[in-house]
Amino acid sequence: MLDGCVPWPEDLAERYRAEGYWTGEPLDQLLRNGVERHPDRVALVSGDGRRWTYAELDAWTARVAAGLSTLLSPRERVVVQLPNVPEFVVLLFALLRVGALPVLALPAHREAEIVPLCELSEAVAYFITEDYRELSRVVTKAVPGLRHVIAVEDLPTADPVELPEPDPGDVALFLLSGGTTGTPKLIPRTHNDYLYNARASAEVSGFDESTVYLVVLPASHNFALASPGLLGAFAAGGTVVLAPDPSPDTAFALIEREKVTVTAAVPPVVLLWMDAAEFADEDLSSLELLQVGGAKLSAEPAGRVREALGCGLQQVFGMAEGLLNFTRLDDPEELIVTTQGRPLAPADEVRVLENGELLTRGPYTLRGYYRAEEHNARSFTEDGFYRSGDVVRQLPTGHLIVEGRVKDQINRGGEKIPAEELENHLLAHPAVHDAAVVGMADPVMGERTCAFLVVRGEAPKLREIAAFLRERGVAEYKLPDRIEVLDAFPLTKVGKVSKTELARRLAGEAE
Ligand code: J2J
Repeated sequence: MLDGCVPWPEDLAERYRAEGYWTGEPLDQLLRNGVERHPDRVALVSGDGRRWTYAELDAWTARVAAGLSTLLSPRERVVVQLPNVPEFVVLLFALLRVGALPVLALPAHREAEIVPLCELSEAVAYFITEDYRELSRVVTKAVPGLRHVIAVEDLPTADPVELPEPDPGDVALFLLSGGTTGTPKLIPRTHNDYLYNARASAEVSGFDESTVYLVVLPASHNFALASPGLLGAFAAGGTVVLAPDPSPDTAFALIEREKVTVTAAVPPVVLLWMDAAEFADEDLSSLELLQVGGAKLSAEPAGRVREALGCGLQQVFGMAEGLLNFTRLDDPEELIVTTQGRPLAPADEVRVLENGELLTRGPYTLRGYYRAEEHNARSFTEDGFYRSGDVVRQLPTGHLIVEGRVKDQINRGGEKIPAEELENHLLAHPAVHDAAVVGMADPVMGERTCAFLVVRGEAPKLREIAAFLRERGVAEYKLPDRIEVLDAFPLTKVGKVSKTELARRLAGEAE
């Protein structure tokens, strides 16, 4: 495995191969299979209605791979920050063929996220759309190692060339962790493990050649990418439709136009869709299944999905680090509505500690973050279990109910905010003496962000703090929703800021 990654121990690797989890194929095999089996089936549809068959997608990919192969070498890292455009798909497969390793940033990220990512990964290229030109100028100024900034409006192409096959046991791409610390964490996903991730997810979600999957979440997020997401849809021989945004207007129009059968969304989007569906004119009858995850969907709205949208519900409790839990399509309604599903693979090992914390290891769960030795010592047990930071309850059926978390992170409608990272940004403000970021319950978002501050002199207003953070290049979704100024923070017995007490104050006030 690439230097800076933690491989699976040989005995487990042997088991995963023997039991068929790891097939020894490169990740882009799932596109190649599609080309062999049904070249003329539609593989990809853009929001504006352009479409590519499997053969066309493959040919486009081959030309881009050839073009990129003169600029990039195998194992070099590149940062990819793209909205849901067809070029994302082509670029991803082309990079896999070249062997360059994409680091998948989110479209909402700004310089405060992208610069550290480039530095940590020592990226040599940054792929954007023209809309990101200005951001890319700031990034290139800060990161001297970036050799190329490439806007996908003019991806380099050349006549297809033969390229060496990657080692299937090695890294294929890097996903971003939701994070709990002040610095970003990169998740190496291998060809073997991610191919299993996509294929097995597709199977458990009933994907087949008739599947039309709508990408509503950012395509670079693990849920929309491979759980089963667009890679799972390709693996099953289906069609992928790209939605430029998750609004009901956009999504419903695409569902009607393309006869979408399945999509995946976070709870706030689902709530919005259920409200909008009441008055919508679009025909949503093609929709068979709605997958919901990223944050907990409460049982009450979960119970209304079938009625409101006329489709089945599948709860998905996943993490970019690996472990995926799905309710099964034939589970009793009660389990579908009240649980977040059970592990995907028979080989997923799940341990629930006394306090409810979920630990896991398995054939598609990382053994260590990239170049993060110290952090890895804390995030993994000695025998390689990943400490998810989630607090769960497991039913005798194996289904998990997510009840909370022990990690210092806010889950704002599925978007993850590492508290420490935001606190560090707040501490840079001249009027902020101390900062503690806590989630507050919210009926739509699940949680919103409250920043408790101890100030010097006059207290800054929320608006000023937001402007300050934007100026620093912090992504919009990380900005606090509320500020509370205190004279001093409540402390725990050992003298640390008591976030439990801060959260209790917010909860008390809500009642
Ligand atoms: C409660 N919390 C959940 C759920 C994720 C599929 C689906 C989601 C993600 C994802 C993903 C939850 N109920 N249904 O990668 O492939 C919280 C947990 C978890 C963290 C992971 C996928 N589904 N969560 O959300 O890496 O706290 O992945 O540990 O962004 O989201 O976040 P992320």
